[in-house]
Amino acid sequence: MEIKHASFVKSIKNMRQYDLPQLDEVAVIGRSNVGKSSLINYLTNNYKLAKTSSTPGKTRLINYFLLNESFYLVDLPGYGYAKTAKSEQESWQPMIEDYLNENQNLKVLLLLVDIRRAPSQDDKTMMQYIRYYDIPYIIVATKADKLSAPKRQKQLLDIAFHLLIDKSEIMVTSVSGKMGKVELFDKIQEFISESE
Ligand SMILES: Nc1nc2c(ncn2[C@@H]2O[C@H](COP(=O)(O)OP(=O)(O)OP(=O)(O)O)[C@@H](O)[C@H]2O)c(=O)[nH]1
Ligand SMILES: [Mg+2]
Repeated sequence: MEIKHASFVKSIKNMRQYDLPQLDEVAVIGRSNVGKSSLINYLTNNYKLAKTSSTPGKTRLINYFLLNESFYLVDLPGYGYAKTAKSEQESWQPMIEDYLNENQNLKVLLLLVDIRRAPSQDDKTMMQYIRYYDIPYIIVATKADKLSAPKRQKQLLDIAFHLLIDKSEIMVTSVSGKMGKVELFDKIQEFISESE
């Protein structure tokens, strides 16, 4: 898949505010700071498209981006950021659930995990949720540039163990190292019916 066009469409707080033309959706989820917005920029070759930050808790709404005039890439707020005001943190969980429950167009959910860290309880809960609701998913290990190749393999085994998946299911990416884009798009393509 070649991305010829990518643009920001809209930010919404909940699916009641959804009033867009219905198209396939690919959404990105994971803990705060894992690299969701950065991955979207990398995938679209536009480093100004989604706002990123070294401080967790940057993305606070459901952000819709339109790719190739044919499907939406959706940036979701991260979970598990303890320093966020409790009230705000609690408002995020329903936002994610609302998105996942009310969405008829979601073709695949990309669950991002930092390759350096064991999946958190929130990641495991998300994985259980994905299984329970039978949501199509791709597990993406981010920030591969932060580890040597042998350490990567060790971490992938650990991530697979904690999420009860096979290591071969994990896509490895690095935004700084420009790694994994083609493979990830090939995988995404298997889930969406892109009409070019
Ligand atoms: N070295 C390295 N840093 C990365 C990579 N991807 C993201 N980062 C950095 O990780 C930090 C967080 O990135 P974001 O894309 O804002 O993370 P996010 O998951 O969208 O975070 P929230 O919006 O807070 O949920 C930023 O400082 C990025 O530059 C990567 O592949 N390699
Ligand atoms: Mg973000």
